[in-house]
Amino acid sequence: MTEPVETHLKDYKRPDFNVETVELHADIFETETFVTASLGVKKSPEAADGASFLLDGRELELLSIELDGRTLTDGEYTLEGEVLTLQAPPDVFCLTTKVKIHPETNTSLEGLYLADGTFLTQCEAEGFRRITFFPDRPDVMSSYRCTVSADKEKYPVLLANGNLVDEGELPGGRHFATWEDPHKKPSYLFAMVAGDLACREDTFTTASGREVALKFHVDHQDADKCGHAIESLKKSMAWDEQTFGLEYDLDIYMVVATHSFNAGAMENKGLNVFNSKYVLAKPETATDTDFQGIEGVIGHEYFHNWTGNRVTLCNWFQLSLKEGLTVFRDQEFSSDMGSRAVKRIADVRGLRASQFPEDAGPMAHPIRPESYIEMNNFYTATVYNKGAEVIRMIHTFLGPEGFRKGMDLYVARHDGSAVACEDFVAAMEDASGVDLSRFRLWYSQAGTPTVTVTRAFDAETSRYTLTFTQKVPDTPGQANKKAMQIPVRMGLLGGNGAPIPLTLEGEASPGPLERVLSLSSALESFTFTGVEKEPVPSLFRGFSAPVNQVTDLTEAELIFLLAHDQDSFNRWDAAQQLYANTILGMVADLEKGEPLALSTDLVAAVQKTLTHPTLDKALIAQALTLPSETELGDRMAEIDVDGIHAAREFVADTLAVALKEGWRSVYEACKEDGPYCPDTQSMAKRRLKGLCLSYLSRVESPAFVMDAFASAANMTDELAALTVLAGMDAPESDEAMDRFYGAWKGDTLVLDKWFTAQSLSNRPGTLERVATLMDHPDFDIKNPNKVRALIGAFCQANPWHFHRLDGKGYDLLADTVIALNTINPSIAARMASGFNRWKRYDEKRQGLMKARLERIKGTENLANGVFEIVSKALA
Ligand code: 0A1
Ligand code: ZN
Repeated sequence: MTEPVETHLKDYKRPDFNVETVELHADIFETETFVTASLGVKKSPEAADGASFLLDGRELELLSIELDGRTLTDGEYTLEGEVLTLQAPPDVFCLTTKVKIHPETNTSLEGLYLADGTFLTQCEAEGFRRITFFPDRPDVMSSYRCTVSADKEKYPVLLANGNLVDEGELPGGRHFATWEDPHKKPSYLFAMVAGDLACREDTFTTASGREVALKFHVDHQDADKCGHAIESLKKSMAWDEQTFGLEYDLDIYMVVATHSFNAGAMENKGLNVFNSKYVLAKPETATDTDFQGIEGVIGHEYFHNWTGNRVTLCNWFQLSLKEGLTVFRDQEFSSDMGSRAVKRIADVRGLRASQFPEDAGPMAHPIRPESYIEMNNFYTATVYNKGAEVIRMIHTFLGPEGFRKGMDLYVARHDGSAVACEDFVAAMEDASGVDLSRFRLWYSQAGTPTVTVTRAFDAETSRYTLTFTQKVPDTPGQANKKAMQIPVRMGLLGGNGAPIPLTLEGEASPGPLERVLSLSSALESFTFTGVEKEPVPSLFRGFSAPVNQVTDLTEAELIFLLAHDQDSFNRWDAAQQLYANTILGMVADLEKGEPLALSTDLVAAVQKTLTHPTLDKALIAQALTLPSETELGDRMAEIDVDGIHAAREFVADTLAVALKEGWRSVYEACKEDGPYCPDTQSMAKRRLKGLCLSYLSRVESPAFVMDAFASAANMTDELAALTVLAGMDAPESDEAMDRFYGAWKGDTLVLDKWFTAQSLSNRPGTLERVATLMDHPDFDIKNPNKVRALIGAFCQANPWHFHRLDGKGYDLLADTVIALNTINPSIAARMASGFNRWKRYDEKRQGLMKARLERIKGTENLANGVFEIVSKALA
């Protein structure tokens, strides 16, 4: 086998030839599809004399090739591996190729594929080369005209990007539609669809008074589940106008939903393709989390129209330019639509659960990676979520107005072109006058910095000093890193919890009650004057930087912050630190054979929070949710799977018993009558009710939970009860599973929840049940949602069962990766990263995981993406 090649940022060069126009004909038949592409090509003025024109092509059968109407003979072009080369073509020419492809057998879900009776495309990052020969790179931007033809009865709906300009009948019961996109775009934003789909329509009138047709194409049986997605789209369109002055630029916006999709959704120009999970919802079938997810992802894809499509990327190393920025935009949108603090907590939970471990593992990379073997492996939490944190820090340093000016300048300067992360930072700097030179290190240095804080109080001079030490850890290929520029949003709390004015030495008093300190060297101190009594510091408010904060705050101080901090996020974070310190302390006690006991102060603090008269119920629920076993493991040098499980269960059981009355009365108080409503307050109630139920299940009979399950009036309540029941070792558990399956067996998205509930269970025999479910008629390894729901959930979120000492959990994952290697390499690689943290475990488990990694690495015809993950893990 030839070693896969790595692509490096340092080798990037602008293209020698640009494709100005693309005229595409896709003729779809049951057992083959013909694609004819006519490319209007122009040589770049900077290209050297005799430069070659390179086109990418993967799994294409070349049927003919013509240059300016003349058929090329063998010697006039070469086709080696996946590259078609024209040596020294003219400065301006038209190249026409005809190829045959097989979407009907394409299980990779990239390029053109057939799923559940619909043909559709996925071109990001490098899928267009599976449709036709093309310089498949984002800095080649072209005008597209696309004609799709297919059988009229089986595929009445024919779509592509832009506006419909022609349609008609063809012989043999076929028909065609021609679409023209007035905006130039890179090939990764191309899309076409042929299927038998229902269409739900609405309109949006833009700020300047243009009417945009909104068209959602879904399976006929799902036509009643589009309302929330359509409303979310309208809200997104209005929000981008109000917040950033950005208006939609076509007269039509189409969304197509499919059950078979590798990711969440795709922002193809004017024709988004969505994983049905992020479109379809009604109260009986979707949870509050689903409703919120839909709003966020619909927003995300819509916001890409400006940050990604109008201003695009010059190469894939710049992916965070569009993704970090667009995630930041969708986070802000969701915050404005709902509760800002709750959204922030959810995002930080996600970052700590998936990005922090990535940054500490074998795949650690900067938000702008320097090399890749398989680009699909770099659609990561680092590029997306840490990328969004980097944008958020710029927002913090510049303030909302400075940031808005920066956005305006960025769009004005770069509209219609393919640019780099550096262009974004430069626009922010130029518009605001804020120097971001040291800040740029966030783009090039990987690893989560650790910031250690010490404090000193001098009662005599009324001075209070905070000292920050930062360390950016070594990561693969990067050692001895420089200190970063880190914003610390902070406040100081006085004895009664009131904020103390923050007057830095040399400043006029009184200073503000909250401020942002900027760290930029390895060691830095800040002294506040006029501090009469030793305060409690509240640091990194709202998680102002993606760092690990290390403080010596005592249990009493954390309880004080939980009760009094003006910053809701930090109240929650104080609770998380309390729980983590407590549980990890118990893990050490267990090791020493000491008995476990929960501090009465902590129990009292939990009680106070639970019954707080004014605190937002969603915040209460978040503050009373213990960190997951995975998160706790991350805080240990060597992860003690069993110790963490035992200690966490002990804390949960103790809180359940000690506060039984409290859980019960809050549970009752959160019950609602009336129809389901996905508004912020009702969601908060349901969240808290679900949490109470999970604590109550530890002290009440299974029948009590079964009752809750049976009386649920919406999917949020139903799934909360089902998930709790799934973990109970009682006959009610199986009964609930059977009833749920019986009720929902026709709804594939709801069945995903059924699979996940079982795979997350703490019951004995969970692994065996997961293995059995893989043979269930409703499980389909070709469907990524199913793989994620059953196997992904088990391996990522059920560490106690996955890391079983007999290695059977590891076998299940390795077998799945090997099976997926040929079916869907991109999902195979994603699943393979489930072993990435193997070096963090005890010797026995390390040995077991290493053996599975080696087994995968030795698999014949290993896909490049899987090779990249496992070879980096083993390095
Ligand atoms: N750009 C999309 C994400 C996406 C990436 C790759 C895909 O297929 C391999 C699909 C979607 C987004 O950020 O929403
Ligand atoms: Zn995106």
